Amino acid sequence: MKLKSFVSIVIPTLDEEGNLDKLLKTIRYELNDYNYEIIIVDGYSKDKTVKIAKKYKVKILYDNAGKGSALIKGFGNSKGNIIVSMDADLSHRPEELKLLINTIKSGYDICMGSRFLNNGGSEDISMIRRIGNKFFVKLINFIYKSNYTDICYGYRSFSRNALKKLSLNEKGFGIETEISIMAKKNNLKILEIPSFEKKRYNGSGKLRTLQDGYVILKTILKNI
Ligand SMILES: Nc1nc2c(ncn2[C@@H]2O[C@H](COP(=O)(O)OP(=O)(O)OP(=O)(O)O)[C@@H](O)[C@H]2O)c(=O)[nH]1
Ligand SMILES: [Mg+2]
Repeated sequence: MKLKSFVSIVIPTLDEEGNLDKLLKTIRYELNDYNYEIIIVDGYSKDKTVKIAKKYKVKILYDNAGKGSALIKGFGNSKGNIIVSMDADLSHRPEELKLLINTIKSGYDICMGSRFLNNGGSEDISMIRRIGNKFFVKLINFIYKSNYTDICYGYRSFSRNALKKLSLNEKGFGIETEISIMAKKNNLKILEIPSFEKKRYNGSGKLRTLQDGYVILKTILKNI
């Protein structure tokens, strides 16, 4: 008999008090018939993020070394056979969770949301980030012989076995890039699906376009 899937949703948070309540409520609604856990990995928020998280039945971990480090910690403490990475600012639509989960159930190792496939899109990405992402996509596809359409986007799902193979190290915003590269290097079965990125619902973003663009470039080059 096939065991029912158990899903771990890993959410890094840093000062997301204006978003977390709505996010957790919507996930609960969307995943009504699923077995799942939510893991919040908080970067020592100064606002009420943790207080809000405590109102829900979620696991709360702490990490002060960046978004990538928080995700790696969350992955390492998850128990699902399917794992999802998701931002806390409602840019990643909980309505898309089931498709991410079901793609892994159907046999893929990794499913990556893409804003640049037909029916995908973004109301959150600036012109400069769009150009940067396009350049990095081309560079990765050239160096690693992949076919990605998006790389700097963190709405993704993984099988547990696939995640183990990635051996991730990037502590900051290079994490998505490292995942894309390591997935290809390990010959994993990857599917990109269209995703629509909403504008951050409340609060302000932590990514600094130039500094983190440089981090992403270094991540691409150091893995050759
Ligand atoms: N634990 C932890 N989480 C972080 C850190 N930096 C960002 N995050 C979280 O990672 C997710 C993505 O960060 P954002 O600041 O939204 O980055 P972004 O989406 O590129 O920026 P915006 O488009 O302006 O929202 C959010 O859930 C953040 O709260 C950090 O240093 N530690
Ligand atoms: Mg964001």
